[in-house]
Amino acid sequence: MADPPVAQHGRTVYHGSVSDRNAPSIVILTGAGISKESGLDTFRDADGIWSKVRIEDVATPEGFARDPDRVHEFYNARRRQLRGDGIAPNAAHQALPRLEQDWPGPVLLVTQNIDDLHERGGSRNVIHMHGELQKARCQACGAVHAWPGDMSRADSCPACASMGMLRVHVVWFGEMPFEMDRIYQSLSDCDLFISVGTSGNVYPAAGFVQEARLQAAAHTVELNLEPSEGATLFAEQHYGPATEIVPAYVRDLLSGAPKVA
Ligand code: BJW
Repeated sequence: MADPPVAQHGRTVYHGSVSDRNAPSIVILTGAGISKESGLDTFRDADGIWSKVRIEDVATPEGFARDPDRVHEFYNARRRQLRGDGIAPNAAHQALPRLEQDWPGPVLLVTQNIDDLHERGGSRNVIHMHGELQKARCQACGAVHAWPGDMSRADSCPACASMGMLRVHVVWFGEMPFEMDRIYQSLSDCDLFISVGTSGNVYPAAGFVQEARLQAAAHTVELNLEPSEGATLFAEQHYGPATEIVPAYVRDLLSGAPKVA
């Protein structure tokens, strides 16, 4: 076990994975901006995914009902890209597990991203509130399966054998994001809420900063390339590429520099 937190120059410095039930708890929300420098497109930037395809066609249950082949192909292409040689976790993904490991209190990472770069970067306590690209869900029996390859209407469910009932395990507009009870519980208990690489356009995630402020009186921090829709709701802001500002912020936090609550 590592050394306990020690006071240094009037600040508390945390070393190693000491667990302290009374230590401040942290909730981190991430969005597409954290994966941008790994080579994955964001949604709403000028060159983003929504500049190339219509939301109604590929990210709604109605779009899937109208043209399942089109939607399967959209996600197959993104799945192939994610598994390609060039895509790997970047310095921002890699900084967050250091916090999970070395911060003495609970650290929950809630991501809107459907890629697996947080897990590949070493994070363990992760909620994918908008689902996971490399999983399939059966609309007949509800079973969820690891699905690293292409998906089509010719596939059948490994659990119930229904054919043509599989869909990608992601959350489209109008659908309920996953694990909301656990997320709201953590937000209402947290001391520090950190938002990374998200535009703050999509609810309920866009409302988490208010939840943390009003329910938990948490300190709130935005780390983004530029001010998001809700930038003024945050008590502290740092702007720049995630690969620079996230490792720097984590380093400062673990050395006791920033405010917590
Ligand atoms: C960098 C960077 C770098 C770039 N470094 N940063 C009217 C009012 C309010 C709400 C609604 C409304 N009408 C409908 C709704 C609800 C709707 C909604 O929010 N609509 C809005 C558009 C208005 N929401 C829903 O339907 C959700 N469900 C729901 O609400 O259920 C009911 C409910 C009620 C109460 C409680 C709980 C639930 C479901 C939303 C599903 C979103 N799905 C998608 C697709 C997932 C699958 C896929 O990937 O294909 O999720 S849409 C897309 O947007 C994706 C993302 O997760 C999500 C958020 O995007 P994100 O991550 O913020 O990306 P960008 O591109 O927007 O921003 C990137 C940011 O990074 C930018 O700021 C850049 O500057 C920055 N950046 N490079 C650091 N290098």
